[in-house]
Order: sequence, then structure tokens, then C-alpha cells
Amino acid sequence: MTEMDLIRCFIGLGSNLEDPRAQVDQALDELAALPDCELVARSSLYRSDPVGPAGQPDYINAVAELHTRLEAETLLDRLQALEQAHRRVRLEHWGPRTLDLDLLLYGNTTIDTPRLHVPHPWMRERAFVLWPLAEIAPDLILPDGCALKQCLAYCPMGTLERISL
Ligand code: ROI
Repeated sequence: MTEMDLIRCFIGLGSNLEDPRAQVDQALDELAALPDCELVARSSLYRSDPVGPAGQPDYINAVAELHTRLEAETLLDRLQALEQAHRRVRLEHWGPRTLDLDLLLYGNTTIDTPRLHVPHPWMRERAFVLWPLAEIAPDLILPDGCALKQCLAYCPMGTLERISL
């Protein structure tokens, strides 16, 4: 695999069920083991208040930088297979989950298909995505030319807490 073949991707990880720290740590190992992918960086773990229905447990979130030569839809298949392997249950929209793996960015590409929206449509509004992302890619420019640092200025850390690597 030559450097030129690789697309620089970022994956958002989140869990709030069944030992969320272990879910996210294990998922990072599983991302590192994906064929045709290289885990280049990972953020610390962050504790975040749930966005969505109240009364669900806090989340553990992180972001990983993955370089891949997989097509975006193929990478999505791999991510969904990992979610399934974590026995992800989806009882309600925006409800609690054992593992969420979101394809945040796929190189500098914008994708809008029925299955896949990249950049992730909500990422700019979510401190639990932007701050871990900035930890590993502070100088990132989004596909529309907006600097990540600029997004941070509009999305304060709030109650997001960096807990550990
Ligand atoms: N809230 C937080 N804090 N972290 C998440 O990863 C997360 N994921 C989701 C919803 C339910 C929107 N809320 C979240 O999908």
C-alpha cells in the first residue's frame, strides 16, 4: 500500500452502554486491525452528556484517524459490521447504544447518497466530535474550506471532559 493510495478518514466513536470505555477501547483496536486500513492517530477518551433524549447514561466518545484505500461505502460496511459485532441495539431514535462508529470525513470528499452523508451532517454542532478531532488534527480544513479551529469557536467544550488516553 503506497502512501498515495490512501485516503485520510476520521471516525467518531461513541458508547453509553455495557462498559462504554471498554467498548470504545476495543473498537479502536478493531479499527487498527481492519484490512486495507491503517490507524494513524486516536484521541483521548472523553465523557460527554447525552445529546438527544434525557435520562440515558453519559457517553464515552473518541475520534480516530484512519488511512484507507477502501471505497467509502466499503468502509461504511466494515464500520457497520463492527457495530453489529458489539451487539448494537437500537431501540429508539437517538437513544442509548453500545457502539456508534460514524464516518466523519473521507479525505476531502463530499458524499451524499441514501446510505452515506460525508462530512457527517451534525459534526459541526457536536463538541464530542469536534474537540477530540481537534486533539489529533488541529489544523484540519473541512471539505468546504472551513477551518476546524473556526468550528471550535462556535462550539464550546461545555461539559465535555477529557478523561484519558
Ligand atoms: N450524545 C453523546 N454525548 N455522544 C454520542 O456519541 C451520541 N451519539 C448519538 C446521540 C444519541 C445523538 N447522542 C450522543 O448518536
